[in-house]
Amino acid sequence: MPDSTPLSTMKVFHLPGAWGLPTVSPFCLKLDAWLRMTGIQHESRTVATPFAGPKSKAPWIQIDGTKLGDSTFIIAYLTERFGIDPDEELTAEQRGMAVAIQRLIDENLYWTMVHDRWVHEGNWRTFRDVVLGGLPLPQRRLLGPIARRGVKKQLSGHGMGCHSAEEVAMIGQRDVAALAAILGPKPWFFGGQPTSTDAVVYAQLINIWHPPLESEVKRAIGEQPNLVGFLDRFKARFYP
Ligand SMILES: N[C@@H](CCC(=O)N[C@@H](CS)C(=O)NCC(=O)O)C(=O)O
Repeated sequence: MPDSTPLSTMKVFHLPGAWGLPTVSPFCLKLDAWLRMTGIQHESRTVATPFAGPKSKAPWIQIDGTKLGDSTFIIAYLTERFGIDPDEELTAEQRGMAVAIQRLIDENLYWTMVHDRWVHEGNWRTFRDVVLGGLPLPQRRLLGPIARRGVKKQLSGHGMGCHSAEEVAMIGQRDVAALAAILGPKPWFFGGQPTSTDAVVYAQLINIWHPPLESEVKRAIGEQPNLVGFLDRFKARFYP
């Protein structure tokens, strides 16, 4: 049953922002965008690292004395608890497509971005001060190389880290082309109204498109006017 208790007590923890983005984590931004879309009340807290989260990943929420991690689980929980669902009008086919798009973003395109931020030497020099920017300088110097080694291990475990930079670019370009084809001339991914899928796509694409980092995937987004228009539209509506 939906609960109408005011949610002044719900705290949302996300990684720091930079370059005008509220957070440089696509998963944190997905949740933030979804919360803006639904208008659910909360307090937003910035944390320097994800380690206090229940899964040692960001974002997480704290509600009724309990911590809940994972952007998708959090969104499912809040949808149920507050009975506010931007996807309620979707058909079964559209719901299937929403899952497929989310998997493309969260499980594949995300890792091309991680590769571009953490492996590319020039990008890393810019990004390390942002991603560890919440820590004092001595800690940042010490933790930078350790964190980078850890993320490279994650990339290898996923498989994206086994590819050359050219291959990663090809993988990301293909995802971007697929998203552009699915969006087509529509204003939002499922037509005339924004849904959770738009928050998922926005959070990931803007994190590739906006930061001043070198990336072939960023170039690929620039070659798709409908995606660039979508990013502008989402920003104007939810981050004016
Ligand atoms: N499936 C999770 C993924 C969250 C995630 O990977 N967050 C990243 C930040 S973008 C993180 O906390 N990484 C830290 C780590 O893996 O050590 C979600 O949807 O929330």
